[in-house]
Amino acid sequence: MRPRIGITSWHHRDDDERWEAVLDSYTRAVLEVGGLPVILPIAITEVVLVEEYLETIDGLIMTGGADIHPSFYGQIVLERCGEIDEQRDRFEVELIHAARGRDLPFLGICRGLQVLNVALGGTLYQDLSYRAGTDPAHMSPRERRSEPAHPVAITPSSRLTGIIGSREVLVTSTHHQIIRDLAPELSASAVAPDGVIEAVEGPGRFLLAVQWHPERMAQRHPEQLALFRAFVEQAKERHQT
Ligand SMILES: [Mn+2]
Repeated sequence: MRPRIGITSWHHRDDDERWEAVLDSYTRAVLEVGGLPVILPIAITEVVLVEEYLETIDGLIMTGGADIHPSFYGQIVLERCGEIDEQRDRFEVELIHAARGRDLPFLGICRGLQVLNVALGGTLYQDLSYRAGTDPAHMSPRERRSEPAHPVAITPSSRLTGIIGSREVLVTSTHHQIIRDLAPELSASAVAPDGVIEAVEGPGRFLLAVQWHPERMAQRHPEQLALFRAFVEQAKERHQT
């Protein structure tokens, strides 16, 4: 029995149409470790429907994408803030609160880490240039988005250490926003050499998010596929109990 893994989508636009899309690197990684990927459309904002979606899945992956509106963490939009999709923001923030209420296994990736931190009361820098001493290498050029860009040091006592199996690992980096204040219930489980928080985790069955893209590395880097495996195992256990 494959546990059903909800994967959040984003709006992909062209001239006069709009898709709710997911890159197949996410669905492939979930399939590879024994999960059944289920793409979640953004089409709803009512709390009751968020609950209905969560009723059908055993774990939730929050994917990468545009910037969350700074109003969610009490700021106005600054000049170097990127593209915003407020429909997606509202849907995902409600999903996080409802998923926490159900102790649903959660894996956040890139934007997913940022939305998790904000939904739980943390804040962001709207661009890495707003934080002194931040390495511009966090924003890799598009053609290098699947290549390791910098190392991260993993917190020894964290859940992430047990999954990755080492104290330091090389990761991709295609983010221009970073965590400023960490949400009270989260702790940093990986940090880049310049001090940027690269992974967070929290209490409960499985609450983990990374600033890099394990789905882009999973084919060539077994320790990144292990992240999906650990998450899907928890979804499977929850499904069986
Ligand atoms: Mn980075």
